[in-house]
Amino acid sequence: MAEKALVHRMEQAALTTKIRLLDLAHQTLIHIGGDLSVCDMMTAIWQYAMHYDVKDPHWEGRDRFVLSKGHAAAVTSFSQAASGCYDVGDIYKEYATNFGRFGMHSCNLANPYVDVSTGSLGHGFPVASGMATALKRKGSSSRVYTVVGDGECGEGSIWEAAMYASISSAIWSSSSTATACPSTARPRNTWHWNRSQTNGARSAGTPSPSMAMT
Ligand SMILES: Cc1ncc(C[n+]2csc(CCOP(=O)(O)OP(=O)(O)O)c2C)c(N)n1
Ligand SMILES: [Mg+2]
Repeated sequence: MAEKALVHRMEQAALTTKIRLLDLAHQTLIHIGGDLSVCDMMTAIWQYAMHYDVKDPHWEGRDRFVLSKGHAAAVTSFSQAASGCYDVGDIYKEYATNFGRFGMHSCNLANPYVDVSTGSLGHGFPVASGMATALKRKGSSSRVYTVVGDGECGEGSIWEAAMYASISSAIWSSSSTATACPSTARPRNTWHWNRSQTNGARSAGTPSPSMAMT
């Protein structure tokens, strides 16, 4: 019962974020497709799975997040705002403006809850793998969450990072659409990822094609 209530809460939160994204798309140019496709999983990640302190964004014990498909910055900002990191109204005011904190791509200089600036496809996941390795070597139990696009999986650096992460680090990765699955399922299993698949577009409770390595 408690789980049902949790899923309902996540679904409502994801719906709110989707409406905010559409409002923003009405106001200005955003990557609406890439934002909406990960809205449910981002809600699950930011409002359920990740450990972090809104008041202390650089807390050493936090989990890390790397938006590998960095063009989904709007959904990231709204997901962070839903947890209290920002005022939602500020996103509408500052999104894609000169000196605004909320760019069309995630920027860690302007946004303390963004660990890595991303936007060029294929870079975020390798960086996340390195961060996970460093954390593991330090004895930290923090996790590194990364969201990778299905198209982005065509980048060789994503494949190399997936192979690397499977032997050396603790990391969770989610791909944005189911189309990534058929072509990549076998190698990921070969690389000893713990892999699960859910329809994240229908339920906010769990991310869509996802892999966890512990
Ligand atoms: C190296 C690189 N090449 C091209 C682009 C331009 N670009 C931005 S989004 C995008 C499509 C990404 O598709 P996918 O990874 O499936 O993400 P989706 O938006 O579908 O969720 C492309 C080609 C880029 N950001 N980086
Ligand atoms: Mg895609």
